Amino acid sequence: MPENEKKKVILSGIQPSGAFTLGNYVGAIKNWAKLQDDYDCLYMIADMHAITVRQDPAKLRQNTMEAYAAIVACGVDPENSVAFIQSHVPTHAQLNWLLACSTQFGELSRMTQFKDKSAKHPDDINAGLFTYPVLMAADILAYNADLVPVGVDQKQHLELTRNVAQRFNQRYGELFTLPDGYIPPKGAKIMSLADPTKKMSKSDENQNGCIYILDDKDTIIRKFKRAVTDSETVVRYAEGKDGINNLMTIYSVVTGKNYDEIEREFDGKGYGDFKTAVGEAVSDHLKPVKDNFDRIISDKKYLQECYTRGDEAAFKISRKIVSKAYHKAGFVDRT
Ligand code: ATP
Ligand code: LTN
Repeated sequence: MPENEKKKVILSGIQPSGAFTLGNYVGAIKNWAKLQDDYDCLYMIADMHAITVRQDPAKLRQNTMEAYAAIVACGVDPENSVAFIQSHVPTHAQLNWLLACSTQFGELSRMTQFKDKSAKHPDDINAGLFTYPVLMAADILAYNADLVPVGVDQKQHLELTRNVAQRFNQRYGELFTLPDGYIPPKGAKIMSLADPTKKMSKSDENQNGCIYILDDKDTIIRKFKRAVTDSETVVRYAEGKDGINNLMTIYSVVTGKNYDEIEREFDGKGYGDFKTAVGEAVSDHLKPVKDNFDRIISDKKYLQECYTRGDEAAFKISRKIVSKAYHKAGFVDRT
């Protein structure tokens, strides 16, 4: 890219709602690190989103620090990207309100994540859970992000963000960039090992279905050995073979091999050998992440310095855009 050309802006976030899974890593964070040199990147820990389901406050604080350490361990470089904590940057909540007034009840009612999560937590269908996508739109639009690297489950929220941005622009005049998703071609939806028709999710109660990026080698191999597959014995990518397809996708992402190569490698071998190979490859791939995490999490001072720098940088950028939005909406400028 020519030196004087402005880089495109990337923003993404992850909720500190528990330990990160292989799905979070493959679908999102792995790509965050990869994009840092070619784009102006902002990455945040979405703690405000996390409280849309009930959290224990002390645990949330701990999870937030661990989540921050984990994204750094996965390769997000706080010197190169703006890595921050959502609740530390007040512009997100400020823009949230403005956008909420440009979002329709009907469109929020159609969000599948809202339907899923309200079915899962019927005793706490709070307004925050309902308006969750508006805050996500604010996260993105406050920086006029061009691209948003996420897993496929976030596609609907991105579509809503574009609609809200467009509506605001039409009502008040051009301000917001309409963002595009950056969804990886492979691994955008890693499935649970225990039920390969269901997304691997960090808030899943079934721990066996989830590989956590900080799991030790034995645990990873044990979980892969137990992975639900099918009654065939041939390792091949095909419709109806959800379990094997999922394992092949995971193996492909961590080794760089394509499906044909994998089929050839395991020609004449059974599922047992394949599962062990996937487990080994995943644990080898995650070993440096785990080592980095153990080092970073014990250095609180370093972590605080990093997020403070990120918080300040994020505020500086978003303050300008959010002030313009307030002005356009008719609020009197602060003196
Ligand atoms: P929760 O269970 O609390 O809803 P989650 O595991 O679904 O959490 P999020 O914090 O909602 O994770 O998502 C963080 C990022 O990881 C998003 O970009 C999301 O699309 C991606 N992601 C989550 N699960 C997967 C998955 N199974 N495969 C690929 N990407 C995923
Ligand atoms: N909703 C996202 C997390 C998230 C996010 C964002 C992702 C919150 N704000 C802004 C991209 C951009 C999720 O993964 N569940």
